[in-house]
Amino acid sequence: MDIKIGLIGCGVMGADHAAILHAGVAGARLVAVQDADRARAEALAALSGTAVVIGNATDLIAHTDVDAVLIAAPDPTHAPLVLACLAAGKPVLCEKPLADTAQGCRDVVEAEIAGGKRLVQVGFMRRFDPGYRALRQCVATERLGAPLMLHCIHRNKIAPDYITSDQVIANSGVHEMDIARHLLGEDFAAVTVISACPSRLMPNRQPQLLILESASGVVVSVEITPDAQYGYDVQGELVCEGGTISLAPAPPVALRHAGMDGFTVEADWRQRFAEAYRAQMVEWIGSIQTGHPAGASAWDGYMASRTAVSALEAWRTGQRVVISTEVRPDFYAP
Ligand code: ISE
Repeated sequence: MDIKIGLIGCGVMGADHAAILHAGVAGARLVAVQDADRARAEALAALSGTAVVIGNATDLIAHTDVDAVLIAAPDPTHAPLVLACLAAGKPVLCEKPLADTAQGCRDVVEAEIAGGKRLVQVGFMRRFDPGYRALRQCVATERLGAPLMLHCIHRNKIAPDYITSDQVIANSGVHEMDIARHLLGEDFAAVTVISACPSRLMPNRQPQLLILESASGVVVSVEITPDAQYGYDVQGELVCEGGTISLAPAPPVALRHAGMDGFTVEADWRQRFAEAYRAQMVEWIGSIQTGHPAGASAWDGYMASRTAVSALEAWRTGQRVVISTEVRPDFYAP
């Protein structure tokens, strides 16, 4: 029997998730949508052809026809909505961040443990990207020996207006914090942030350079440039004892045209990580069917949020900030 999905939030990411479900994910069906802007929800419901519009998020979560919930509403609503899903005993895939504060993430972790069942997956979709999976595999099998450094580049074409210098770290950088921790298989122990001068094209925000140090001493450099102009560009190179492994450009073809030789660059993350978003959905549905959790857990969401909070402190103070260790509860053992 199909898992019946209710979607909260019909903006950019909600529409993308709905399109994935509409294109067909075995064992899943979108049955209900909700958005603060009812007209937007109605437009998406009409596109999907299978979903009804529900007036508010609480009713959608409680709806007897909804088996599982997808949250793509604004960030401050994430934690309260996830807590409501936990109270209803329904599996939930929540867009990152899990909460807009570390305490909000902690509350979700505690509620999930109290309920005794893993129900929360956080939408850190990069974990499902084939390139990152190959990097993870390389670390896990020690094919190139132990990792020493990881270099990450995260460039947006032109970030939306609400992305200020702190959001460059908290909104964009948090993806790097999660994927780096996932690739290395360990938590971070310290973070330093150096801000570049703002681009004259976008004087209200600074590109940021983060240096993260893992518990075992692996150094991770993260460049985040919010207004790179030429496109959306995510790069990663892992330097190990016996060689390096990097993400290749995502398009499957190279182009020689008009005096240029190279790869096209995507406009934003929806195209760059299209395969990852689809795999994330497929594996989330699989995890509900089998009861074996997939992707980033609430604990991972909490760890990413703690790292982001420390990075923001490092940015504000100009100091290297030590991140205290926290032992992962057995409940979240892989
Ligand atoms: C955005 O919110 C995302 O989640 C994208 O994946 C990221 O690349 C972008 O920088 C963020 O602003």
